[in-house]
Amino acid sequence: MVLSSTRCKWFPVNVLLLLTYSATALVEDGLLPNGDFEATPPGGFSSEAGLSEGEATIPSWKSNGTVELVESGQKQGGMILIVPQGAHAVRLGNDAEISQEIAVEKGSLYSITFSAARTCAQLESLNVSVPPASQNIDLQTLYSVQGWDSYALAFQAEEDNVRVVFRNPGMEDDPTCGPIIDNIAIKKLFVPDNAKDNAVVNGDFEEGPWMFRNASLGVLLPTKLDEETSSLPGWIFESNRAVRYIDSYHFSVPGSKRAIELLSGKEGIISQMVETKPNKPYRLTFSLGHARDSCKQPLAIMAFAGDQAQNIHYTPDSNSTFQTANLNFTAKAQRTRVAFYSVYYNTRTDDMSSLCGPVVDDVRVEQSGCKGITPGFLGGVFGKPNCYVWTQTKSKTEKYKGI
Ligand SMILES: [Ca+2]
Repeated sequence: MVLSSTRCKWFPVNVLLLLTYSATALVEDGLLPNGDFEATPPGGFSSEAGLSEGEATIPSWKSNGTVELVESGQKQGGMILIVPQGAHAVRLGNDAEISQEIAVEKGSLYSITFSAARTCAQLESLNVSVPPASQNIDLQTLYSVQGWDSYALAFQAEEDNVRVVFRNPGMEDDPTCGPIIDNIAIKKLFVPDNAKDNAVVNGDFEEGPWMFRNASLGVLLPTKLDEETSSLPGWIFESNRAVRYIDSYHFSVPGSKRAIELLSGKEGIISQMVETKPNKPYRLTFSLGHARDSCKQPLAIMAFAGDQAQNIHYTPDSNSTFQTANLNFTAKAQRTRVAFYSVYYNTRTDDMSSLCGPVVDDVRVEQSGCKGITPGFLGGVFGKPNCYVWTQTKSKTEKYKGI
């Protein structure tokens, strides 16, 4: 009797749960429905049907203003339009927008990845919003010679259903100008716990925005002064130029699958405020590498930890694409800023124009002292130990005493 009554209780609850689940149908990581604009519209892909206003013309999207489905190879004003992925993309005319409603988990952090290209020589920008969050992306600076780039922006879901909106805020004289967008994807982000012996959150950069497996250009992370809604949990992009998020499928990455490539000199800074104990000695350790993307050397970074700063040149062993570097500091407060930027403005040697730079990965901040510093403890010293911290740059190892 007890068993059957339990069954009676459980069965309807399960059905109810299933129904609730299917009703909400949370958006999944990856391409948004028709996020690549390859779904055939009701009138087909003909150029006459391509120009659309209103709903249902572009499957899964709602459009407002002049939104044009463009085709790979299509010419406009003697210029071939760029389609970042597949055969189709959309061009947003003056003040035009496309949007899509998605079901998300309220309170969670999400990142939107998309590709964008400009069509005219002048400044073009794109507004991406998930109301009330909104951000303009400046498409003036070309980071890649292909003429388009992928970007990622994060937002915190304030409702269960949110609308992702792409809008061209420009009012150009030439109505054929306006950004082209394609390949729109989403990823729910989580903030990784930091390891016991590392004060840096997401120091290996493994948690970040959606990247398509075939995306060979990495993803640009534009300025975001807000640590809470960064596409790269834990990290802040402080300056007015983007940094590039790269993967091991297309670039050389020091640790695991993801890392950061710093571009644009001191205009591209990443930073993090890490928890520290005042007046205690710490050591910042990180990998400094070359992405193997034909980036012209020399490569160097400025590393900051509290009131310490150090210029470190990339000089690895011949058989490696990265080296380990570190910087010692004494914490002055309960939070200490750790930051990196590229010393030089590097470009690729194959096209002489695409921006590139040094790679940073595996960032650690550890309390220093005798405990836990294996390489710094001199073998054969017994009793009260002498404590050493080694600073390692390329194959050369220098020893510092005094911690
Ligand atoms: Ca990594």
